[in-house]
Amino acid sequence: MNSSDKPFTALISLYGTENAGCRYLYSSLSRAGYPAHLVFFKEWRNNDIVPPSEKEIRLLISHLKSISPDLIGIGLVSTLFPIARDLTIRIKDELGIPVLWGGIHPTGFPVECLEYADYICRGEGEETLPELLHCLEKGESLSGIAGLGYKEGGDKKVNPVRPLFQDLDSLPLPYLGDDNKVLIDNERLTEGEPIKPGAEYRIYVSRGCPFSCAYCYNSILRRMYKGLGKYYRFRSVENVLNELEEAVRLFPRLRFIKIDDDTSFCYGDEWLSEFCEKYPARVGLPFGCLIHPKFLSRDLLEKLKAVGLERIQVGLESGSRREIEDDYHRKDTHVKIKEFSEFNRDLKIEVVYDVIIDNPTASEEDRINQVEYLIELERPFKVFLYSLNYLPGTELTEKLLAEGVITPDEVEGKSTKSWRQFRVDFSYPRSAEDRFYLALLVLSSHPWIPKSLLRKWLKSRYLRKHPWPLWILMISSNTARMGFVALQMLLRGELTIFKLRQYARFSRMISQ
Ligand code: B12
Ligand code: SF4
Repeated sequence: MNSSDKPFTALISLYGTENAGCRYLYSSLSRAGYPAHLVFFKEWRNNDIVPPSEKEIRLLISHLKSISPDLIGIGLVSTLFPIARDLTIRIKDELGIPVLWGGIHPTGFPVECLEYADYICRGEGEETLPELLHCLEKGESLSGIAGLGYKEGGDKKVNPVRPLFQDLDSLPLPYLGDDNKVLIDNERLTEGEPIKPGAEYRIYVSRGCPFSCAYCYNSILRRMYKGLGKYYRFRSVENVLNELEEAVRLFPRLRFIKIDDDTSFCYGDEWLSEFCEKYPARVGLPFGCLIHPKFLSRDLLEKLKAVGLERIQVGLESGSRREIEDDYHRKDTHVKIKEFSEFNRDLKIEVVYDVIIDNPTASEEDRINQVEYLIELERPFKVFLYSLNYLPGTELTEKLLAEGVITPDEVEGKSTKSWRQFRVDFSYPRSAEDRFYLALLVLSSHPWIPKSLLRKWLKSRYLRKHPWPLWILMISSNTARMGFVALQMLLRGELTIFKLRQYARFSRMISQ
């Protein structure tokens, strides 16, 4: 498959067909003259991550054999560490090809990862990877490659971190073509771009985040990149529109753009005006984005709505001020969300509030405040509930470990809780009290339930011990809402097999 005499890289994206990182890396390898191939190894399914079957591993190994790469790159998040480890052992045993790991886990834990991988890349890989190939090709020393970790003799060496790219426009656009791509999933290998049948395209305008919440990967990266360039960076409008035009051209079913930045539209007034002027004519599809509460201004949202903004996702995280400030390090968000919920009565932008549950330090008061805050908000809205997973290296995980609230075995990478419980689903085992609060959180978003009734239920001692009536109400109202959401998506052409595979399983019904 590799006709050039340059070193050939196979990049494996684990459980993530939407992975932008590997598409960026493919393009930067092409620009540097190095051939590459992308293998999407299994699709991500919410709360249903299961290790690959033996048949899938065999398919992968024989595919790799057939293309015969010189280097295999694997991108992984912490939670997928056990799968990456076992796969790497198999690949090295059976093929003897060197393996490079990249992504957030090797970025945070380079030495531990070098136990299994031959090389690791810390942080952004667009220059590190071609530089590694160049040095391997020429037999030059690896000691000068910023961001690389490698083994020498019996030692593990980790070079200094590469400064952050300050000009994101200088990076090539992610590769969206069909060639040199396969998906292995459901014990089958399919050629071509796996996201092409989807109706949604995710784009990243920025890298980094202006904030540093304690439970998030940004709390790791901010520390690591101190002094290595501006942490929060964004692309020009032109550069973003070029990528979107390419996606529209290549993906015939595309109906919706998801601007998937950690937090969007804090790029300044000039950027916003240019975007609003050019987007409708150049792309024109409805879009959604994530917006940090601090940026929820009426003026911004009005302008965006006029050019196609349909949905926003807002990190509420907790209705308890104590949890928000002490545990999660997010300040002054409650007032902004309350204000937004009021002016959104006129704007009518579809809104989802992200809420975290299962915080082990949440008191009864925190949990009551959580529900009370949601009851106060103007409806309609949706809530996406997330179960707190302890991601290694974040400020929150470090603190909970130091205080003995959690054990190292509960941290993702050792624990695999997030394989089964990421977006909260109702099949996960919970105590009666947990079910009581969970049901009320979900019910608070249903406009047909009077707020006075919700407040009464919140005070009921009986329901707290016997939450089954609330539970039944929640399941039935959630089922109705999910049916309605599915119908809306169907009518808008957004309900594809791709989405159904990721989210739709009745036994794993998720919060809406
Ligand atoms: C989009 C997204 C998803 C999508 C698609 C994920 C995918 N991998 O395809 C979906 C919804 C499926 C998803 C699922 C999950 N996600 Co997610 N997701 C993201 C998000 C928002 C964007 C990722 C992205 O494309 N970034 C843009 C690209 C350009 O950056 P990048 O991926 O970091 O890649 C660069 C470098 O890391 C490096 N690199 C990456 N891979 C490789 C490989 C090699 C060989 C090399 C050399 C370099 C390299 O070079 C790239 C270019 O510079 C991130 C947050 C974020 N902003 O990064 C969270 C994030 C990655 N997700 C996270 C989590 C926890 C998950 C889930 C585990 C949740 C769950 N339990 O189900 C799953 C895991 C699935 C998976 N395979 O990753 C966490 C990971 C934290 C951690 N420490 O592990 C993040 C960081 C969010 C957070 N706030 O903490 N996710
Ligand atoms: S605002 Fe979101 S992405 Fe940014 S640090 Fe906080 S949780 Fe992470």
